[in-house]
Parts: sequence; C-alpha cells; structure tokens
Amino acid sequence: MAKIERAEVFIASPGRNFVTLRITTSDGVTGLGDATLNGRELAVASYLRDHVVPLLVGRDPDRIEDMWQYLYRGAYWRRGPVTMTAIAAVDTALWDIKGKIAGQPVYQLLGGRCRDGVMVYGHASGADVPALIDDVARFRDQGFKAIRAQAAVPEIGGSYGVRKGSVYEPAATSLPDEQPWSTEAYLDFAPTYLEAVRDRFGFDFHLLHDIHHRLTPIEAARFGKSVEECRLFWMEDPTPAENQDAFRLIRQHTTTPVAVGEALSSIWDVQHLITEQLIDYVRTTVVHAGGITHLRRIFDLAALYQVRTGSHGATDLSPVTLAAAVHVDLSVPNFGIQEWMPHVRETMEVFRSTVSYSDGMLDVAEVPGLGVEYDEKAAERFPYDPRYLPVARRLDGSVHDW
Ligand code: GCO
Ligand code: MG
Repeated sequence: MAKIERAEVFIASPGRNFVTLRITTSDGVTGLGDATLNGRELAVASYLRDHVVPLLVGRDPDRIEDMWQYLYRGAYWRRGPVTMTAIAAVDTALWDIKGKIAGQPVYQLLGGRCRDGVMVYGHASGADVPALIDDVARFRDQGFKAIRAQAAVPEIGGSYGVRKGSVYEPAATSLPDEQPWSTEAYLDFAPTYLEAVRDRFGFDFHLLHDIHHRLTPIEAARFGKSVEECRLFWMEDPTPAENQDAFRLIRQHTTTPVAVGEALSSIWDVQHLITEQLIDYVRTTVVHAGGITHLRRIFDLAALYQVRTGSHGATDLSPVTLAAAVHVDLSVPNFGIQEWMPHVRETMEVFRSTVSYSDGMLDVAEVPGLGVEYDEKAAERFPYDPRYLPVARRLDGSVHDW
C-alpha cells in the first residue's frame, strides 16, 4: 500500500500571493491543493506546516473521507476560514492523487459529466458608465454568456469591483488601502448603470452584480426591488451573512435572486440560508470550504432546496482551485454558474493548467487528476509579497463592511 511520503507548502507571488500544498506518495504520485486565504496567507501556511503536515506522513492517501474527518474532528477547534482552507488543501491534493492513480480526470470519480461545459461569468467594470458599457461590449465579443457589471460611484471616487489596468486585484497594497463609502450615493447610482447596460445590449445574456456586503437588509431589499426590470441573474452578498434571518426580509420585498457564500467555509455556515430558502445560489468554493469532499456535501444539500451553485472564482483562488471547481461543476446536477477571472501570465507560468475557455464556457482536458502541475523552479522567481485587502470607511470616518 502506498503511503504519504511528503507534504510541502509553497508560498509564492507570481502576479499575486498563492499558498500551495503538494503531497507526494511513496509511489511517487503527486497531488496539489490550493491553500490561499487572501491577506492571511501565512496563517494557513503555518497551520499546514506546523500542525497538519506532521499528521500526514505515513497515512493512506486513498482514504480521503477519513482524512477529512480526522483533520476536522481531530482538531477539536472547528470551522473558520483558516482551518477549512488548510483541510481543503489536503483534500484537493488527495483527489488529484486518486485521479492520477485511477488514470481518470477527477470529475469521472465524482460521477462523470452532467454537462458539456461550465458557464462562467466575466467581470466588466468601468471608471464611469461609458467605460463600463465598452467593457461589457468587450466581454460580449469574447463570447461570455454572463457578465458581472460594476462601475465607480462618482461621489466617492471609486467603489468596490472596478479594475485598474487589465486585472482586478483588490489586495494591492502592503498595508490596507482605506477607501471611502457612501451607501446613499451607491443606491442612487448603481441601478442607473445596470439599466444603461440593459438599454444598450438587451437581455440575451445574464447580468450579475456584486454588492459586497455593503447594505443593510432593508437597503438591500430596496436595491433588489429597484433593479427588477434589469432581470439580474443575481445580486451577490447584498448584506453581511452573519445574521442570516436578515435575508428573509430581503426575500419579502424582491424577486431579484440572491447569491451568498464566498466568505463562508462550511456546510453549517450555509445550512440555514439553504434550508430556509433564503438564497438562490451558494458561492462556497473548493479552497475556502473544506475541499472537494465538503463542497460536494454543501452542493448536495443545496440541491434538495433548489439552490444552485455559483462558486467564487476571483484571481486570489489559484489555478488549482479553478481546475478543482470545474471538475465539481461538471459533475453536480444543480450547477448554476462559475465565476472566472483569468490569471495573469506569471501565475500561469507557475501553475500549468489544462483548464480552457471557449465561447463562454470552461472545460478541463481528459487527463488524470485535476490537470494542473506546479513549477517549483518558476515559482522561485516570485517571492512572497505581503498584501492586504482594503478597508472601507463611511464619509464620517467610521469603518464599513468592505
Ligand atoms: C468576487 C469577490 C472578490 C473578493 C476577493 C476577496 O465576487 O469575486 O467578491 O473579488 O473580494 O476574492 O479576496
Ligand atoms: Mg463577491
């Protein structure tokens, strides 16, 4: 029987920071797991190096579910993004190994394809409305069937989700950038640009919008109601999800669908949202929600309540997560959509991935495992570079949800 011989944690910054776990078996088979938690990378790296790697060596790489239970229950301290990201990295690497040993792509081990490809949404943004319209046109030209739209709010000189240059990268400074926020200005402005996008391009593509936890429940209800004619695919994170009954209030006022979950890390964090049918799309992802094993469990629960999937896929999720997400997306019956922001060239030099885009859809190559390799030598050229996500402050100087 093969055993886990080695587990190594790599921290590198090819375009942005990534933490990667590589597990090697006594037969020389390797598996990769993403362990990146944006702005808190070293906490997960230490959790893995100092507390998990010593437990892995000598164990059976075949027993994925048992390993999950062992790392989750065995830690006593439960849930939370750091723990769940570390467990996810091990779980993902073991699925990669199982696929390579079986000679099958991971989606085959998950039950095979439910669909021919994975619909993705791209991120259009603009410093003003004409720039946003141009950007939406660009995504449409590239064949995207679904587009998220965000524009800078003039009164506050910018807002969440707007790209500077060719890549949207919020974790861009060595200490948190402090950005102004005005709910009043946002609520007046955002519906007007979503309407402008629909006026210009019509309804033959899905339109999405991310509120990024900025509104109170009643403000979110008002927003959802005010954009009903735009027929959004979803409004994302309309209000922070700590108080989940808040979503009931939003539901009572609007038929705009709701997506939540990119910052949540376990089935217990989304249980109430799903079983009470307070959301339409669950955005948990492989890396932050305990890996492929646990994400499947969340998605199966969601399927019982007609909640569909919409996994987080910003660039702070490494190409290993993106590949794993596509394998899961291909195999679950209740798939909704997958977020996708292409990684920069430097990232792709380090992570050699077989994920491919064509006509609004992603797919993976028919290769064993996840179809991603890590180039350790190339990674050495990109040392860790500490970065923080921004902090939002209201115009009176008090801290707001970013
Ligand atoms: C999204 C997200 C991201 C997050 C980022 C945090 O919908 O893609 O909200 O842009 O802010 O992933 O690390
Ligand atoms: Mg989001």
